[in-house]
Amino acid sequence: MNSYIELSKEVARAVAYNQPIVALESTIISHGMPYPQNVETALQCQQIVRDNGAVPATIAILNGKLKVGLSDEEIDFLGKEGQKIHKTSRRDIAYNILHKINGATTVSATMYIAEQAGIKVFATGGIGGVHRNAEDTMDISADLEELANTNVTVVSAGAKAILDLALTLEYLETKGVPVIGYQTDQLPAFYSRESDFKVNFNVQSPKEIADLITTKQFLGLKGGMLIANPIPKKYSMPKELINEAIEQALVEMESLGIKGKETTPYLLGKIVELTKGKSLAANIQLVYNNCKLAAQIAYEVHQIEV
Ligand code: PSU
Ligand code: MN
Repeated sequence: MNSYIELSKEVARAVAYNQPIVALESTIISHGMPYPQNVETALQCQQIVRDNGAVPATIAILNGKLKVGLSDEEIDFLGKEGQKIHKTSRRDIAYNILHKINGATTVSATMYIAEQAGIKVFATGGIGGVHRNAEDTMDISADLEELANTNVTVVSAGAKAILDLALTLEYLETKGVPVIGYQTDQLPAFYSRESDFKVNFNVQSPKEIADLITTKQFLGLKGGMLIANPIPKKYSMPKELINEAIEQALVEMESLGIKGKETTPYLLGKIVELTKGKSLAANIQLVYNNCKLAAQIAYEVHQIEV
């Protein structure tokens, strides 16, 4: 294994006994949600993974190591420090390791580290994608390129609704990344279950997804898959409410001149404010729902492999 990797005891045991493992990211902790909900959510995510037959491996960069599996204290640290922790995507990994800069890993960096540790399934909230107005800004998340190249299946509630979903789907198509709806034909839009766009395939069970993962692997097809798992109905937000908040947040962002990697954290935070916390409650629930499905998929992949 990559010598920069440091496994927690729980993850080391899972590797030694060949148990199913689910990777979890840490940008969502430090940059995606406010304290203390970020820490509560991260701990609960780990519990949901355990309750569904897999071992959680929350990933971050700490003290010059690629950490796979974090202690509760480390999760609390990432949550409390929040935006002070470096938001780390693929490009930042080497620099942060060299200079021992603590990093909260995005989907792209987490996928890379998960693959290095031999982990095949990863749960997040929503992936980054092609931002609205990308034709001017060229703001396209590194998450998409990572999905093109790294062999990890990412369970998300679609792409975040703050993005341009049509262009995000086009980009994924160009890169050969399958977009799989879990029991849906529609691409979910993060806070709500539906969008105007279709997924590539509609699959019915964790077993079917596991079969797809192993078939893709046997075929030698490089890259990840995106599992689009709609937020449970009772937690989903009315489209008008969320769209209004997104539009307003985008206008305010523009007037403040916020750009680049600050974009996503700013928008998510502003939308929480504008919806008086409703979007945060939805975000937490969609993440839980993804952790559950990811654990079920990891369990089924493991059943095929043993
Ligand atoms: N899912 C969430 N909240 C988040 C993220 C995902 O529910 O904050 C994070 C992921 O780490 C993802 C990042 O990689 O947002 C996207 O950032 P950017 O748009 O700058 O690539
Ligand atoms: Mn970006």
